Amino acid sequence: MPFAYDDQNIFAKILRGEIPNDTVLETQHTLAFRDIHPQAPDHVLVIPKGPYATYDHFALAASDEEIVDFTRTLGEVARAVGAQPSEAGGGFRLISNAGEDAVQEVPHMHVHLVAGRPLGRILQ
Ligand code: IU
Repeated sequence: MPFAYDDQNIFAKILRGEIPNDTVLETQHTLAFRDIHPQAPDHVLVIPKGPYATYDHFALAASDEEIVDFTRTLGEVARAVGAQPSEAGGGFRLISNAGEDAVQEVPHMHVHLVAGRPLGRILQ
């Protein structure tokens, strides 16, 4: 049983236009906007427009079209903020917190794209 989807969550309200957001990119199935508490110079949340609570729910229930759109938009966001890895440096990190153990605060599936400074190592 997946996390039940609560359409009163803050990202659902953003998707309905009830709360403003700082949009980086928007496509038919995906919205990317800046995190209100950025952990790096570029900290963007990428969310599917569909009602998916967690990453696994999205990956297993979304259509191929939604998944392709989401995945490509993530890559486009990296380029849009100038974080594409190159021989001169740069780069980014993707994080998706899912569920209680990962301390997922907002129950609408999202991937954090964090960039703009050296990010250090998080997994040993
Ligand atoms: P988490 O992966 O669910 O723990 O992260 C939720 C993120 O949503 C967190 O980084 C918050 O700063 C961010 N956020 C936001 O950008 N706008 C909001 O109105 C709220 C949370 I509430």
